Amino acid sequence: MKPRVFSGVQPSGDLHIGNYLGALKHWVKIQDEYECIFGIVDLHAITVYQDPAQLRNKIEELAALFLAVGIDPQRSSIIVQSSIPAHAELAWMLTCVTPVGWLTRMTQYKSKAAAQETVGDGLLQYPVLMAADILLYQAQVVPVGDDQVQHIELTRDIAQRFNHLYGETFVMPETRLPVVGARIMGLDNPEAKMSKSTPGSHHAVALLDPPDVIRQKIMRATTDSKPAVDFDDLGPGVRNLLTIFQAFAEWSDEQMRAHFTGMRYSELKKQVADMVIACLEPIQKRYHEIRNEPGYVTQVLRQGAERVTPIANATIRLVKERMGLYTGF
Ligand code: ATP
Ligand code: LTN
Repeated sequence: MKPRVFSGVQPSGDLHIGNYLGALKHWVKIQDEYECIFGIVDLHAITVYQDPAQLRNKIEELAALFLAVGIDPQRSSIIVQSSIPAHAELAWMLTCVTPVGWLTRMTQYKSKAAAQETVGDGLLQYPVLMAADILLYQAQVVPVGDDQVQHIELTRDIAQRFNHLYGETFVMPETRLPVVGARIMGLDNPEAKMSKSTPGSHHAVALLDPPDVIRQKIMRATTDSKPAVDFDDLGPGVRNLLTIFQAFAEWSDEQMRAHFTGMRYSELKKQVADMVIACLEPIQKRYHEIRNEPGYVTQVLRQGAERVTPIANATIRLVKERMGLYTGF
């Protein structure tokens, strides 16, 4: 049997090249090696307010984008988290073994809570729900970007504590980071990670941005006062542009140095924009084809749910038995 993978994206905004280079691009590549389950984690998205009509639309958009980048629904299961009640059920059971102190020190909690007027309990519980997503399927590998490492370490801590209290139940998941592209920074501010929920018209390149918008955003990206690329002294903005190019082009470090050393920033930006536009074009084309096929996305999501539900139910049954919850019928 192939080892299992779980990973997810929140339908909380427009998918950007950071999400693609940090996560989705690698999901596509590991589909033969692993039994993959990829989630649209809508229950995570509502930890901050989402407009209901927009959220519904984003879920379908994200499913179509998963397909457009090359997730193959025959080999991998694409699911919507809220369509499988076991995610929320297991999250409650795990909440009961998780000390509050583990949650209040999560960096994502601290930064997201600081941005809210009133902090919903869901924001604090967010990593427990994420642990439930992973442990529900006994996933061995979790391919994510750099920002999720702390959450997966917490998942391991929760699994370990549960196993210690109730006996061996959960598989220990491992984080899998991409070698290049694990942390793409904002184009407007290369000190902060590119994020769906950060406002600003030049912050992120969305996967569905038209070519002229992509070019405009990249040409306006923040760099520094030097004129040309110097690999011995790279500022964060230039480093980020080079990373974006390298991750899309899949070039080696040597190729990057040979090609870009001494190149003026305006030419660097032009070449980055050309590369991003060329790589996104086929994805956008497939996306529009998929959205024009009525019922296709719904069918994929139904098939995904049907395929993974027996795995989820088996874990819930096991956890109930371990904890002494009712399993009489
Ligand atoms: P939000 O701002 O709503 O938290 P996000 O842009 O951080 O959203 P997520 O849905 O949280 O996106 O992340 C989906 C996947 O993309 C995760 O695996 C995450 O690690 C990865 N990812 C997110 N941002 C980046 C980034 N800037 N660089 C590389 N990977 C990223
Ligand atoms: N928290 C993640 C999304 C997410 C996830 C998961 C990733 C929810 N459940 C399980 C990997 C495995 C994020 O914001 N990127």
